[in-house]
Amino acid sequence: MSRGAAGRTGRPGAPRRPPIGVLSRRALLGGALSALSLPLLCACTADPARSAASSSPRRPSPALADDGTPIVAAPPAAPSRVDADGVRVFRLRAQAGTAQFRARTDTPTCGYEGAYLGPTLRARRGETVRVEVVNELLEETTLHWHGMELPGAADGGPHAPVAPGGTVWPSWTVAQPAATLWYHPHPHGATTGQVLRGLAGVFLVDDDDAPPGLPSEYGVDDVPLLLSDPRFTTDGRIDEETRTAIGPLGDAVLVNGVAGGCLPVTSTRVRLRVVNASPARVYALAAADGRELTLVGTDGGLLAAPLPVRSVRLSPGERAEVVVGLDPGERIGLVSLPPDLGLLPQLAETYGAAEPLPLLELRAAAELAPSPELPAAPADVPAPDPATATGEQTFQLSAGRINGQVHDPGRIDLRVPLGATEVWTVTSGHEQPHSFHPHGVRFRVLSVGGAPPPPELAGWKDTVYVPPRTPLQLLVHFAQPADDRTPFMYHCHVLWHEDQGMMGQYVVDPAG
Ligand SMILES: [Cu+2]
Repeated sequence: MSRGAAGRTGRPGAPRRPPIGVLSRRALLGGALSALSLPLLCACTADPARSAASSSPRRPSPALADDGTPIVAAPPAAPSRVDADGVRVFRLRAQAGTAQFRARTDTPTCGYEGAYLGPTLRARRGETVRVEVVNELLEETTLHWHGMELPGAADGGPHAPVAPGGTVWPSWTVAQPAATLWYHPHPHGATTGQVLRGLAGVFLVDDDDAPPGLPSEYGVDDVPLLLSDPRFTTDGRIDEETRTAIGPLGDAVLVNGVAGGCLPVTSTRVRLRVVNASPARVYALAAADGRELTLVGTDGGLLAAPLPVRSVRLSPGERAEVVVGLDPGERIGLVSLPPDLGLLPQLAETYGAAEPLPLLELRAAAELAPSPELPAAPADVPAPDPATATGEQTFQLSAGRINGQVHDPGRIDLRVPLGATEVWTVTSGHEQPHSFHPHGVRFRVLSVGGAPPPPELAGWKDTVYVPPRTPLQLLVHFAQPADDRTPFMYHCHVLWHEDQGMMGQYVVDPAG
């Protein structure tokens, strides 16, 4: 019972300058076209000289270990205040800055509250948060809360642009269990470049119901790791022009902005919250020596039970929480193995899936503090019940389109009643990697190619790799509203595909 495309939806009554900001379809398309056709002009906000900000931050060089290896640090924790009304308030300024990824070579970058990447926001389930989002760039941006269940008006998708010099204050109540979420810009047609230049950060949701036992001292035994893979031009700029059919693939992987780094470990277990913030690359996170890692969480929350794994595949936008056990003095390399993309083998090199890539080295101190035993049941994850579904939708990904259509900001593709549960079937019709992400929801994977999902896909998800010609069935519950002015997106999270229009939008209607 497909509701199908609901036809074009105009916004004649929309206020000219609403609080969040809504662009007309013409403006959105104009922005997209200019971003696509004039990348050098539009990408220039990474040039500090052209930043709208009064200051252009410079990233401090990473500290060095005794042997000169750069040390990977956790992103700084974002400061916040709690107002009299109990709302936790953060500020994120999108800024242009400079970083050195190679000795004596300045690279123009972007970041939040700094030159590159952003601080880690943190809030508890049940808390209301408000984020002052300031655009100090010279180009339009948005700020999307990836994986957050929140109303469409706060979601920060392409209908919520922040003009250069502008500020918005998205606010919502955190209404989901503990999870590793992230934030990044989502301007239509220009997401790849902004993320590649460094606009990304982590948002951790805490939950009083989470059992003890997981390493949880931020930056010590609980460390977010953002994976990105920019390619650099000979003069040190981030290369946004060289791309494959899935977009830019870098030649080295940065972990929290550091290539070839090490992470000092001072306890017998360390929890790594790994975020694939790369535009196109799919990783298969593993220990270089083949030892098992323990997967304890995926995109939308903790697992029902710790899961020993040899590797964890992460397509763009996906996250994994893994716990690694170490002995005193031990060094463990973390790598990305060639991921199983389900593609024709001859395409592996094209999509960066042919060679292992070093990520970082875990270096245990000579004496380690004992970590508690992992909880046997990190979270209560009930079995998904497809009988609860009252509707179904199908999504065919191919040739830069979803269901044969390129994204149209003026077209609402789906309408779903608030509170509904549906089975969404997503299929890729061709030999390219795709990663499917619907906004505003978490989902469960019901089946992969007709079979039950592997255990690493059996928890809560908000983004999932879509292998070719292999239908994925997802059980999606719609707990948050989104209207025609700020609908939710669903799209391929291979960012070049998204920018090219492999994206649709849907309304979640409180009126049913
Ligand atoms: Cu795609």
